[in-house]
Amino acid sequence: MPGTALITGITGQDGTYLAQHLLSLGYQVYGLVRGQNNPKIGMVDQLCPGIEWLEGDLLDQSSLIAALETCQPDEVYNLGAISFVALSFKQAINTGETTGLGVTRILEAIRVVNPKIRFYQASSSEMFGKVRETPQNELTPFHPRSPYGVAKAYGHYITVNYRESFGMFTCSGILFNHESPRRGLEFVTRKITHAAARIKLGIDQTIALGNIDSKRDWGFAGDYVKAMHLMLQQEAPDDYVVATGHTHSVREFCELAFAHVGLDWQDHVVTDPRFLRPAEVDVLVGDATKARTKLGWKTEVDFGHLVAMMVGSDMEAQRTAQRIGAATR
Ligand code: NAP
Ligand code: G4F
Repeated sequence: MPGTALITGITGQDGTYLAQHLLSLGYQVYGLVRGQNNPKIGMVDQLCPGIEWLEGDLLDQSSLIAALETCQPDEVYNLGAISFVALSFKQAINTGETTGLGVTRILEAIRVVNPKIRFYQASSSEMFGKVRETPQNELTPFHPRSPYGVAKAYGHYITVNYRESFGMFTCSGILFNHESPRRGLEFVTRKITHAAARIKLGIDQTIALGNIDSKRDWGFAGDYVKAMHLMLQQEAPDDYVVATGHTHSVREFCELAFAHVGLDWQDHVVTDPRFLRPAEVDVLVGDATKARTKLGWKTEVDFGHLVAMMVGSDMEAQRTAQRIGAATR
């Protein structure tokens, strides 16, 4: 029987896909939003009609307690974070406070308000960092390579700790990279598909990237949010890797995205050391056997279709922007 869910990070990529999924299952969905007059509220309202809004911030303990007291949720999905790895090198303390300690704040709020609330923590394959084995599974040791990865490792362990210490239903989903047309422009996949569309339409000529040799296990966000929900429907809380099991380089992503609009990526991609990181995660590939067998989870969108979906969406958005620009000139 669907109940009430609270989502932190509702204005991010995963927040809207998860809210849509939960609403389609009949949940009452609350979104926690920070700041005054967050400009993304309108976008979320359009994508997810029926959402109810609560103010709160992972940096502010009492706002989290108040939010839980107001909505009395059965499930909390903690997606809120500073999630951009490159930024975490420049704002390491802010990242530790939000992405790391923010998890403890929301867990403490749950423990105080109602310890029976089921909790999902958005953990990350970035925790594997300098990988100790390939592919990575739930038992692979962590070796994070960024302040973001370190903060996520803390968030993972505190989630496990509240389960073991207080008997709370807390799950950590170790999700590998997942993308979509709603991905922020700062992340490499969307940066590439957005640029490919603009170059195809003659708006831009080139795109500057950092390390194009790194490899990621890229899936579709719409598939991954279903795993989050499934984790909270099990008899017992646990941790799960969610991944496709296939890895591709940034170079391959460029090749496919530009080919999709009939261009050769080598004519347009330039490298710029400004986009290199102080420490890099070279290659990630996940083993999601446990999620497949225990949760019955599966991927529905493969790499080729994901790239095509993202490029197609960016082409449409850029064409619309051109039409509106021409009409208002
Ligand atoms: P995203 O698009 O960057 O969204 C991040 C969200 O966190 C935004 O809604 C942002 O709200 C919110 N946020 C930031 N600081 C906050 C604070 N102090 N208090 C409350 N909310 C705050 O991230 P995403 O791609 O949807 O990812 C969702 C979660 O999964 C993140 O925790 C991310 O680290 C994790 N993850 C993502 C991936 C992936 O490949 N996408 C993989 C593994 C794990 P504002 O609108 O206010 O900025
Ligand atoms: O798209 P990215 O910024 O994603 P990254 O660092 O893998 O992190 C994402 O996935 C994690 C899961 O492992 C999440 F936890 C995290 O929140 C986030 O969603 O970069 C991917 C790769 C990196 O190796 C980066 O160095 O692309 C390389 N890259 C090369 N040029 C670039 C660029 N990345 C970005 N963002 N911008 C570039 O110009």
